[in-house]
Amino acid sequence: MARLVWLVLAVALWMVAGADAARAEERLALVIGNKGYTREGWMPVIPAEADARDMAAVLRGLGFEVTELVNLDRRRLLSAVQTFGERVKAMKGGGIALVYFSGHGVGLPGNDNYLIPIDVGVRSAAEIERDALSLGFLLRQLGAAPNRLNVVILDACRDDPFTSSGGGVNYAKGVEGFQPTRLPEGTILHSAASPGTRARWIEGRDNSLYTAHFKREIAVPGRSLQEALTATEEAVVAEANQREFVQTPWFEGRLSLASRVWLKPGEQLPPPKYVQDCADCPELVKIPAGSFEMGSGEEERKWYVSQGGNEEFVAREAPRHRVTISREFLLGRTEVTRGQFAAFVNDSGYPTTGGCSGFERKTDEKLSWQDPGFSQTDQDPVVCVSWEDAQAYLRWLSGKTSKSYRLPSEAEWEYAARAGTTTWRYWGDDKNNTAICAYANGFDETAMTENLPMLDVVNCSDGYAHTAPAAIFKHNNFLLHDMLGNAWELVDDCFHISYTDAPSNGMTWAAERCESRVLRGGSWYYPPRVLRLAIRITMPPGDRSFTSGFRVARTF
Ligand SMILES: [Ca+2]
Ligand SMILES: [Ca+2]
Repeated sequence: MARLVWLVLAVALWMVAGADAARAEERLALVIGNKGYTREGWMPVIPAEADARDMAAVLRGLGFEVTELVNLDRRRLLSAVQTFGERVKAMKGGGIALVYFSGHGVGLPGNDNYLIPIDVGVRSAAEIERDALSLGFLLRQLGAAPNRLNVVILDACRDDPFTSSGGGVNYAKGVEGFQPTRLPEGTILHSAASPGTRARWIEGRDNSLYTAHFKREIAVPGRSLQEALTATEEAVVAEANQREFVQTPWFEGRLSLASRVWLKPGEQLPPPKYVQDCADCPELVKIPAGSFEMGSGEEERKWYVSQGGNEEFVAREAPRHRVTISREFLLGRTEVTRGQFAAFVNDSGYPTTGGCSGFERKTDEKLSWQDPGFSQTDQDPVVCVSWEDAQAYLRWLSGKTSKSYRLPSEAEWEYAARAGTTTWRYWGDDKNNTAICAYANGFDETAMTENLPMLDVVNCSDGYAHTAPAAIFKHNNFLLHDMLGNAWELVDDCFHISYTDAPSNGMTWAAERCESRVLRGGSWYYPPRVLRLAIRITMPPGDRSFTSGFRVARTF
């Protein structure tokens, strides 16, 4: 059943692969093949050296800088993993770190998996635990990877030789009671065999059964890693069936992490899968019609107050009420970027003088979207733009494309941000703020290192002290990025102090004379309690802030 679910998800995820691959990524690999075991009880792993050699060659072809090592004893194995871990932790921004091991492995029930150095004996489980390389140690050396991907490939058995019938390493099959691996954030694991079972080599072959297929599948051009892993699993299972034994590769971690494309450097990217009306136009995602509960519940608002928030302020998220969005619409997959806004200003000559509010929290004439007080790339969200500036941009964009661009209504924004979830964030409630750094650019440890004026800090590092380029962080179920964090997003509605009498049809809630507009989603310069789907702040329509931008909507 697990495999069926995986295949269904594979179809759902293929479409996101293209965009994430656009960034050049640093790629490091540690490839180990242990063949020549020296202590009694271990057979040589005949294909291990060839496995390592072939995997190293394929990975180099995919742009990896590879450290290739064979026949490592305990001291060299631990030290290789430690040294590699230091390099991985020093990787900047995105990237992929991959560890491949071909050799003997042991899974001890209720304990851990172990990769066996060539000089370790096999008399007891205690000896393995003391002298072999535990998977836990390996994962700790790689560290959590919220903004990159750690991949561990184990072409090794995961059985327990000590409970097998004959003792030694004549392998038990189907041993029960293995605990799942606890993977750090951003890490995936693929094993040649499921816990408690053997990985095979077919006599006369250069490579193990798993590596023979894996090395071929990851070299297929234009594939995501996730597609390659699925294809490997299929091929291994099929060949094992044909040869009348069972070997089922085993995946652990979050499948979506493996959906990044595994392209050769310089290879043509697949065409984009988003609606885009012109080269400088924002990429759009189709948002289906549907209903949802808008606003926050009492427990969430109490939590907000317990985190230092103001009770009267958070009351504006109530009452929670049902809203139906009756027609599908298009929404920008990211905030409008600085480069996209520049195309508008250059083309139209639209004046953006008048200053912007920065750290001093009052209008500073020196600040503007071109200089918000920190450096930005063209891919960062444009900030220091008012509601009126956004309207001017949307008029220009509609004229240029003959399409009907607008800001989303507040209800459309929250509906799209929730993307079918009912939790406080689109990745869960996350009351301890442990996953924020993978999903949203907020006020984090990176911001602390820049000596920015203090806020309550997210206890992790998202890698960005100010704004981050669009779509660096993980998307929600509708493929939208940065709905929480990065820049606050202006919506079309006039601000109302509560949801009492709010429309239930998803339309803009207007007012005859509007003195204040609504912003949603929190931003890079706000504490974790603010990075929630229900949060609402306001700003007069002519004001600008270095934390706020916008995202476009388009009627079909
Ligand atoms: Ca940040
Ligand atoms: Ca945002």
